[in-house]
Amino acid sequence: MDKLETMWDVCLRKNIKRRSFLKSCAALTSIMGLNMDMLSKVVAAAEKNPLPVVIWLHGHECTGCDESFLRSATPLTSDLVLNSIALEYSHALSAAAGEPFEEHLHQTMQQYAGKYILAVEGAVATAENGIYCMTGGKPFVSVLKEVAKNAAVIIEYGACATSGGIQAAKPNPTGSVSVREIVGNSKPIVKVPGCPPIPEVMTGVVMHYALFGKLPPLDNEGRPKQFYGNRIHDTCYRRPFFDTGMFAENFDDAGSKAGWCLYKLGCRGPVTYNSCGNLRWWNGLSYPIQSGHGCIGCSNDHFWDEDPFYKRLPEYGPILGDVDKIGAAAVGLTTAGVALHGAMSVVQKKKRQAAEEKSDGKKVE
Ligand code: FSX
Ligand code: SF4
Ligand code: F3S
Repeated sequence: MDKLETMWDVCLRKNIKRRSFLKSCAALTSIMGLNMDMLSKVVAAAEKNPLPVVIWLHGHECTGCDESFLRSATPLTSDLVLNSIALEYSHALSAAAGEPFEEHLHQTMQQYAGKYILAVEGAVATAENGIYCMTGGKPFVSVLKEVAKNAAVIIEYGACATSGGIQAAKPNPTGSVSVREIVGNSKPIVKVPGCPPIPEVMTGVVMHYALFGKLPPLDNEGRPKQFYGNRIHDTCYRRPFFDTGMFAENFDDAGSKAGWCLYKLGCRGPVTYNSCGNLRWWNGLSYPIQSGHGCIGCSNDHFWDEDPFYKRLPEYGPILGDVDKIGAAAVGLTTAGVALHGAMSVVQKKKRQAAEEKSDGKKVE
């Protein structure tokens, strides 16, 4: 592609009606986690701002992130994005392969130097000069450094890219690390964790940059606030059971079958930030907790080393005593548990806000 087009240019070229264009803008506004009063700004950006080129690299990973992205909800957000952005290079989504494909990568990097979005899935293997993950005949670590050099912005997609993922689990024989550990903070960089991340979150982040030319507001860990601002526990539909002390004790007990809280079965919802409870997968069909399994904290750094997954969270030490005793009938204790839990939530939130305020100066918005 020689000239970068706006989203509206793409619609004109493809004979897509204005009405459909506006519907796509409304869908994008919601996918980007923005209020509908931002719709006019999204439409203006979609009409005026040329959409950037995207280079999408795959390192040490299982391709679950791509699978997630392609299975986004209705309207098919991945289609919307793939029809809008110029995805010039992607191992999983391109039909081309071999030397001409690698040559195309180099041409794209030269032609759009300083302007392209670099999206990365997968960890970076560093042991023995990176030979455990090769791409186009070269260690992935050197390809990543080369492509990152002239990127406008870098998106780390998935647990592998954000903290090394399962490859970096102890004893980490391949020396796998996150993308950030290789490219540093020399470029604006955004962390989109999850194993895999939620498709709407993936599309929301890339489209925010594509339309507005800047990253969405980030938290102190570099994650987009609109998607990682709440704990899984804060939006969990099983939360009333937690608050009233109704816990499943085993995966096949009556409490489990009745959909009670999975806290005692190791649920990491109280210490994990993501939008799973709101957005879910497959057009809001389900997510781990709805399928009867506790959250394993797949959006937390190095969660694979949290062993075993089914051990109750140690972080809630002060209320464990109450959790063991309270039940639906133990109203007094339940109230105490809820009050303490509420107080702990407030303390946690305050700590987080303070950390964010402290890091405000370093943020890329
Ligand atoms: Fe990692 Fe992505 Fe987990 Fe898999 O590509 S985030 S192992 S779901 O797929 O990198
Ligand atoms: Fe939901 Fe887990 Fe919190 Fe229970 S502990 S309310 S299952 S997030
Ligand atoms: Fe992952 Fe927990 Fe969501 S396991 S998918 S962060 S509910």
